[in-house]
Amino acid sequence: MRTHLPSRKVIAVLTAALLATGMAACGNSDTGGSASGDDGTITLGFSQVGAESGWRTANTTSIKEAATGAGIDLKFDDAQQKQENQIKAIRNFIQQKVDVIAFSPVVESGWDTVLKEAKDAKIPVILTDRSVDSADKSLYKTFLGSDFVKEGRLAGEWLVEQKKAASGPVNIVELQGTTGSAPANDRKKGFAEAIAANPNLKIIASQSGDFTRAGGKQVMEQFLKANPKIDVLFAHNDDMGLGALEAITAAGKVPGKDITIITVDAVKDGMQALADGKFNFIAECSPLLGPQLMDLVKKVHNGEEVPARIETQETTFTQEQAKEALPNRKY
Ligand code: GYE
Repeated sequence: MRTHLPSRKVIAVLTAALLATGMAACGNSDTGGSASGDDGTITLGFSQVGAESGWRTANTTSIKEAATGAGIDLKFDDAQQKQENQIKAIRNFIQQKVDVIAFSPVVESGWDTVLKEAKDAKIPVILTDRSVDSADKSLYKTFLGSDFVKEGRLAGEWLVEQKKAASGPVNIVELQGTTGSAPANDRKKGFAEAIAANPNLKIIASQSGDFTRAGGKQVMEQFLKANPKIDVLFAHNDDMGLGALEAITAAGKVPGKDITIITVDAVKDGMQALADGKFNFIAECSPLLGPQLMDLVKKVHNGEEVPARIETQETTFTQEQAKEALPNRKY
């Protein structure tokens, strides 16, 4: 026997369905609303390192734009280069029951406890830009970012080639990134490994400038005071190299000539210095991680498998190549 719904019931069901859709639409526009609402919008909690460099600014812009483009509700926190702030932000995200947490860990160590808390709350975590040294790989779904060891190695290999005819010692000073951060540890390692190919190449001083211009300037001033003969500067990012330029010029030396300068990143200001002959070589590190990150956020939210490691594609720049690339450089 066929059953028919009484027409009043049909109307009631339809009305309820329409109301639900309407409410979902309202929820959509409510960006500050409760996380993991049932309207299907994914809420992403993102803890950024800070705003220490041109690279970081470009990275933040890329993430914010990509979230908007992907229709992802982004809760963004700036940790001002402090691990304790990042841990606090992650705990807040857990409390707010966001769907996915992503962060760029300022340093490599000390994350296990908070990552375990996220795991217990069943919130997937994505590492972006920088990684952690946790032995338990199940604490995060994937790591999206550059190969920092390779960047250091490319910088070192270029120098080995430039100085292959050197008959005496070549004195190198190194401006390290934030102490304990993955890019500082890894770029230092890759560079040291590469220059070992030429025993004339010697690092005579190495200190952190915290990835900032002010830090780069200040530490370079100390280097110049303490060391009468500096032939090469390897700075772990453009910003520290740009800060160092001021110190070098103030000391009466010509950057790019008296002192060969190698940096990492290739942000616009760095590329300009390279094109102007003040820098000599840059190993690129791309900050444009936003679109790939949003793809991963959707996938892990849907429970799809993602590769444990996703590496960013990068290149290197000489002065001539910088001149060519500069007009189209977006960041
Ligand atoms: O090279 C530097 C920034 O983690 C790759 O952080 C990033 C580094 C980048 O401050 O400029």
